[in-house]
Amino acid sequence: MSPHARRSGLTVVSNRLPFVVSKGEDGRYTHRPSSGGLITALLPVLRDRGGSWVGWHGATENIPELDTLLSDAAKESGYHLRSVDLTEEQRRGFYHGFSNEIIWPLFHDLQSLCNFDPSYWRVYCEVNRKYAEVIAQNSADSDFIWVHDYHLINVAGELRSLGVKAKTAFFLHIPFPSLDIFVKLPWRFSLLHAMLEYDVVGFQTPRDLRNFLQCVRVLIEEASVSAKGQAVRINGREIRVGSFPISIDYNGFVKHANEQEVAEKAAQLRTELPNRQLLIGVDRLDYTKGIPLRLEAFRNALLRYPELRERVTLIQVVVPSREDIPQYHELKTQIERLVGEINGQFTRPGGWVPIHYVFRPLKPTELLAYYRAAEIGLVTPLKDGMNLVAKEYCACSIEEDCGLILSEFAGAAAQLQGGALLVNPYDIEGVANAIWRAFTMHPAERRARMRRLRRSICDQDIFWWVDSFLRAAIAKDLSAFPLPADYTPRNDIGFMPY
Ligand code: GDG
Repeated sequence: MSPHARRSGLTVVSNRLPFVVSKGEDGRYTHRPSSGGLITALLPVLRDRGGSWVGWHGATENIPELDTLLSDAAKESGYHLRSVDLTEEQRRGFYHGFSNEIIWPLFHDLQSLCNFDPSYWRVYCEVNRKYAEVIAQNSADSDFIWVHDYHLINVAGELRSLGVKAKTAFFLHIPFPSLDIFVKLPWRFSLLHAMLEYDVVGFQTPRDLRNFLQCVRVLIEEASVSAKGQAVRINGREIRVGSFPISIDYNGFVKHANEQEVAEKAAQLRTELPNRQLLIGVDRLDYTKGIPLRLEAFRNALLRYPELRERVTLIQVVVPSREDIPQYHELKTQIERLVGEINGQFTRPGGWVPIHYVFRPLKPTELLAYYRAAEIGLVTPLKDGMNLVAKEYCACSIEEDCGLILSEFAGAAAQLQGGALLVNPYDIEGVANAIWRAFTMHPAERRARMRRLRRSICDQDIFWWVDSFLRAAIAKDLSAFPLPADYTPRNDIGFMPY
């Protein structure tokens, strides 16, 4: 490298910083890094490039020692942490409001659940501007700024108006809806134009990319889409677009699932729930995850296939989430009513209970033990950007004698259709039939399917995902953003065809 060349840094931007601040029993605040595949995968790049992460610190009360906690966390993580301060009102309008009462339901095709409150948009713009200001103060023009998810769509436009010249990329973790749905959004033109302020825009699946390009073609007259659908041209600029299915740290999951503590917990579960097959569902409390319909399908299976009674147990884990949004609270009540009804209908006194319902976050070891113990993974979202639970379940199924039932509306279906039993989550009898099919499947077929699933997740893991996104984003100008010397690509696929 020539002596004057400054190595370009990577700035990752997300709604939250990748660590959690909490108050201990002694009243003192501590911090711990959040876990998750994305953080693990970005770590080597961030460390090597001397990058930074910009996001909200997550503290809702005033913490006097916040700056010290942040700088301690930064020292431990090996990259800079730049925090964005948000007032309670901004959190409400930006996070709960525009992000989670408008974009989240709309982009999951549930427009009837949207609350199109005009004040939310104003706060969304104001907060995106705040993020941009923090990024602008902490980045150089040669940096690469990678913004994550639907909370921060306006950031690139705001950066541009602040005079920032750095290259920007955006990845949408949730689905992008079809034109018919997207046009319902009162701010459809502003939001679409805001996405075109980035230099690179990535989606989870070819379906999302197709929907986005269709919206651009129809709604933005001055834009043109390249013949192969890999770029959009507007006002003399070119925006590269592609689909990149996010994944998990496959080897990390396999390693952890093999640990003795997980094995013991899984064995204990099997002893406590003997002579049956276990079905596992793990979801955040969210109406997109299709939990009530899944419970109805399970009930339908028990009614139509009496041989399943006493021979299966559904473990449904629901992780509390966004409970201060009214629909989430109602959903919890609905799930609990259904669990009560189904258990009331089928439980044998002193014996079998069809559904074990867990409403709390699980420790990683507990979660992996559930994955490892269950013979059938039941993942039936109404719509999902990807769904990592499906991939984690397969990774942890190290005995391979098990099956995955997967919604065709989860992004993961595009990749996992060869091994999973695909279902329409709205088709209660269809899902019930799939439960029966998975229950009665010959062990050789189960193994063959699970092996195929695991191989595909292993080949395209989270490291492959980061690698293919960054390589595609910087392909034209590799010298400006060289990847770490030890960062070997697993696959040179770049943009996936659509
Ligand atoms: C969004 C998109 C896309 C769940 N319960 C516990 C726990 N989890 C972890 C899982 C998994 C994660 O949460 C959930 O990820 P999903 O992908 O299933 O769903 P979203 O939260 O909706 O994520 C989605 C994703 O972004 C990534 O792009 O796939 O489509 O909606 O990793 O393991 N973790 C622990 N205890 C729990 O009880 N420790």
